[in-house]
Amino acid sequence: MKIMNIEKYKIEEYNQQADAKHTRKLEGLVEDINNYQEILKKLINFQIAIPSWALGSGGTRFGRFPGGGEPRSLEEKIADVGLLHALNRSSGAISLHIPWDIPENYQEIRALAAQYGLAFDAMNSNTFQDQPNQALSYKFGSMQHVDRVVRKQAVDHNIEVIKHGIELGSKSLTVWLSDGSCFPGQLNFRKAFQRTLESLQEVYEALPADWKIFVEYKAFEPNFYSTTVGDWGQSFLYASKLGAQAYTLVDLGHHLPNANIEQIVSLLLMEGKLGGFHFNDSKYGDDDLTAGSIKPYQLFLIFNELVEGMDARQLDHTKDLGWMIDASHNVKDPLEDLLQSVEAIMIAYAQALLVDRTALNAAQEENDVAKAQEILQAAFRTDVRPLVAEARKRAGGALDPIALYRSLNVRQELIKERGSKTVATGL
Ligand code: PSV
Ligand code: MN
Repeated sequence: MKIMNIEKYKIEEYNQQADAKHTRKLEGLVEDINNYQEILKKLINFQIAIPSWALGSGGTRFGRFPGGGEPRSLEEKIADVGLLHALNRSSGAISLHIPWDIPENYQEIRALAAQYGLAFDAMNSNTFQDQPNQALSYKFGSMQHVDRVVRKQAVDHNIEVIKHGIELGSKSLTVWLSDGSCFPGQLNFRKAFQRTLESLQEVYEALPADWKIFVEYKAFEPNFYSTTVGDWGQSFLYASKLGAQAYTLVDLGHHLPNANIEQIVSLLLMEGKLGGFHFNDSKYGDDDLTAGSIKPYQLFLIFNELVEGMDARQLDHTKDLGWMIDASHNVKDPLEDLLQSVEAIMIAYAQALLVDRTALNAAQEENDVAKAQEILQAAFRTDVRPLVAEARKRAGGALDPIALYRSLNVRQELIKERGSKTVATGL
């Protein structure tokens, strides 16, 4: 397989010509930030996993407009994430979805990922679709199903996903269930919950001791009356009943409109049950738009709670939670879009690191509401892009990843390599 690489010297060459302007902006910014070296270190260490299913053009149920050069195999998906990581040095992991990404040879896949400096993030199972040759259908649910044999099929699939993950060096399983009901009366909620819990317990039993299981919730879709893991309360209930290796996973698009996600994050962290994130943005529902493209202030407020809550529990920002993008791209080049999502996440994280926590705490204790708002918005309104760019530069990435991606004609090269009619496996 021919693989496109971005050589180090090309990044250095690009950075050199952009450096004078960058340095001017950085110096202006850090004049007022005493601990900026410390912030830079945190930014350099922060890694956001890329989902294997976001590398091709997403679609809606009305259509799909593939852009060409999409990865046709697991190897090419890894190569794409390798390209992103070479450009931004913040995308050092890939998250696989089974059955779309079953490796033929674990050793070779591990070696290929290592070549790009990539780790394997959470493994994702799929019991929301029927696969060809599957014995029983998930039409009426998987882990909640009234038929024990269907539940067992879903459990066995998850155990198989864990086995693939062990071979690759992953350390977690994310379970998202589309289980639920479309009409009142269709389900006995209590039975559906208990059956799902029992199924999850069987999967939990199969987890290696150093693994985590993430229970992802979603308010609606594809079921439109009830979802059996419908909100953070239900996910928290499953995770609590399952045990210490089980956590809630927050996907930003999985809430009812205007939910206060930052408050959810804060309380889950307080209870030691926040496991990980799927970043994306939305205007209406599970829109899966680029992170930070619609509500950047919300993304900042979420990171504000993350930093505050993780520090309160002395958690390691880089390792103790799973950070992942879960977005899909209908009208953009997926790789450009992922670069934008990573950038938006890094910006929100950097801004959250800027918040004057001592002053905020004092304002809160004094009921000084206006002051508290001033403090948060001072951080949010700081243009931290030079800081994020500097972190990237120090880590060996490009000052402006999208500009370099375009000037190197990466997409055109991928189309040459893979063809213009490719369709990535996945959603
Ligand atoms: C469901 O909407 C979801 O957010 C889950 O994380 C899935 O695994 C992913 O999208 C891809 O289908
Ligand atoms: Mn998700």
